[in-house]
Amino acid sequence: MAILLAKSRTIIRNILKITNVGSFEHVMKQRFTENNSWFHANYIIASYKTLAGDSISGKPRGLLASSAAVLIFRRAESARAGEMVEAVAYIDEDDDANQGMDFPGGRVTFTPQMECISESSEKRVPCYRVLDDNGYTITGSIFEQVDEETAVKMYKSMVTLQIMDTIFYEAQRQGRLSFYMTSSGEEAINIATAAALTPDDIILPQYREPGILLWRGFTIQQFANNLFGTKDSNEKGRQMPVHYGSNKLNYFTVSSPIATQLPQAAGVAYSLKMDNKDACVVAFMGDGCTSEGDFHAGLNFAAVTEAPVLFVCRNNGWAISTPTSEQFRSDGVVVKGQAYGIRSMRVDGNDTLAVYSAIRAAREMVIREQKPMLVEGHYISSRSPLDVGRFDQIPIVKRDRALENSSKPDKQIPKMGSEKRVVDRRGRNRASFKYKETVLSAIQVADKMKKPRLEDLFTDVYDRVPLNLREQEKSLRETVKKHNQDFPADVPL
Ligand SMILES: Cc1ncc(C[n+]2csc(CCOP(=O)(O)OP(=O)(O)O)c2C)c(N)n1
Repeated sequence: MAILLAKSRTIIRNILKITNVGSFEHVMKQRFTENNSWFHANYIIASYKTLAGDSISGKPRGLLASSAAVLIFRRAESARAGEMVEAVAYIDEDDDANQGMDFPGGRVTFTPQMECISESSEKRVPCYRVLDDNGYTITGSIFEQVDEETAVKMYKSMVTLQIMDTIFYEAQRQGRLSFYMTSSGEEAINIATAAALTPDDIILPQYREPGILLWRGFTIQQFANNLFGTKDSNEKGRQMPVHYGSNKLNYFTVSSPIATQLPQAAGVAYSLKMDNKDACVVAFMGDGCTSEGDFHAGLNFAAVTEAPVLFVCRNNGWAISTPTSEQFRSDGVVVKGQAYGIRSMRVDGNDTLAVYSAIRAAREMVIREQKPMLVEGHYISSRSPLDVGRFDQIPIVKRDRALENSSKPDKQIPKMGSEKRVVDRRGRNRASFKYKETVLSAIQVADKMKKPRLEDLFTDVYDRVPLNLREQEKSLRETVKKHNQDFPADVPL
């Protein structure tokens, strides 16, 4: 409290250096005299003086000390608003200047009707899609063409992601890994988003976005190293499995507390803005994230600072096992963006081309206009038992065809055909067998690899390890030696 008070005094002192109470008083009096409201003018001037403190003695009272002044100020303002509402009943309808009030964010008109806005608009926000349920381009749809090389890479990455997920998930069920999170059903939103970005765009993930890392060149061995907490993992065993991070690939490390990445994303994006970078931040979240306080802080922070951040919400209708009906009653997440003054769009998250096109357009707007944007992707997930069958049949077919169509809008010779024959997601043929082998051998290598050294627990935070941490390291080392039966044998001391 004392520190806060001291800080607020410093702020006030700085404000006083650049403001002039005398001239403020003059302007206020003039303004309020024009409005025949001397009473309020005096209140507001008194409040300001209390806020600013005694400018002559140079002893500002500080913000905390002047909360009473703030209340007086607000009361005066609200009383004045009351007068204006009353006055509106008598104004001349043609006199535009009197028909509204300047609210922060724009002029608001008055109405003699007592109206409330409804809890939802009659028409729900439509979902942008390019491909129909059979994977064919919908006539008249607007989308970005994907060149063949990118299309092949997208297809391979989605297949690899799914094979990797299946095997790592099995390893977790067998007890070889302590934790794993799959991205089943979210391959398109992972890979199509990654393809639409540039490597300079900074990713703040939730935890189901390993596809971005895969796209940017993270190897299967690197994934396995993280999962097994080996000495070669970027995280040096200091994170839970799946909490990947890569400085080199502009991918922030996953945090277990969900939604914390969102206010951080606004801050990172603001730094890009200050540096005039031709890049943006892309922050991912599930629908469950939007029920957290940090979601609101993040979006609001990004909106008011006009930070170039693209929020991507993966809405599968479930926060792990809690349905969205138990989380919120709004029209999904897209309208929440609008509530914060953020341009927002809804897209079919299983439609690779729609996601790719939406993210490309959104990224461009975010960077060009230096403002945040929200994209809500709806997708079918395999995590609800009812969705498993549909997941197996619809989205994959759709994805395969999406890529065929992207290279061939006239639908005649599927250019992806040959690629499709060599990579089959079910792992039946030679190429996917190769992916399977790669994942299995990465597991074997990681399983045998040494664990990080004990001292790694204490590095990478400070430039030089401070004395208290060195003491803790010494004490830990002694404890491990004394009770070595209680500690893992494979951690080099
Ligand atoms: C701050 C915080 N609150 C609660 C949790 C527990 N938790 C882990 S995952 C999760 C649900 C997340 O749902 P969603 O964002 O929709 O992600 P998905 O369903 O894709 O996993 C919750 C509540 C947490 N990790 N952090």
